[in-house]
Amino acid sequence: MAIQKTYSMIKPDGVRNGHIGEIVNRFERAGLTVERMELGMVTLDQAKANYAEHEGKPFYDGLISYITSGPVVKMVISGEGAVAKVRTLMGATNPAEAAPGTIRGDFGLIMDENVIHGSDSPESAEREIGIFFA
Ligand code: RTP
Ligand code: MG
Repeated sequence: MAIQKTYSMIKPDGVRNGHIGEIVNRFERAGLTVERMELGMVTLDQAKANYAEHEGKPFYDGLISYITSGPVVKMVISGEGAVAKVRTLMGATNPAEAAPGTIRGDFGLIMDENVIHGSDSPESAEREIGIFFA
């Protein structure tokens, strides 16, 4: 498996609830490398670009206002098969269905505030890294 880069972001609830260290620790223990990391707000333009695929869906407006509601941790993560590895560590989108031992399973409560984002493909990763680390 080739070395990949992916974009991951600790969402406002993950930062607010104090899970930054634990999440970074899990990435590193899984053999992944944190290449870039920045705490800050997501602008409205960045939020819309990142979630363009969901425009028009019933949850879209809530998603955009939530992701811009407080500081997040923006990260570029690299390693062998990093895209899939991060998604596996994250767990299912709905925390209620995410397995124990996954980040969403352990720290998430509801679908709208599910702790962490990770790119869903190498193509998304390249696009999202460009949005957040231009
Ligand atoms: P993310 O993009 O944030 O990493 O999450 P994901 O790939 O696991 O899920 P995705 O389908 O891309 O959805 C983006 C975010 O929108 C919210 N969502 N709500 N109510 C719903 O049916 C619904 N579906 C998605 C979630 O907060 C999800 O993380
Ligand atoms: Mg997604």
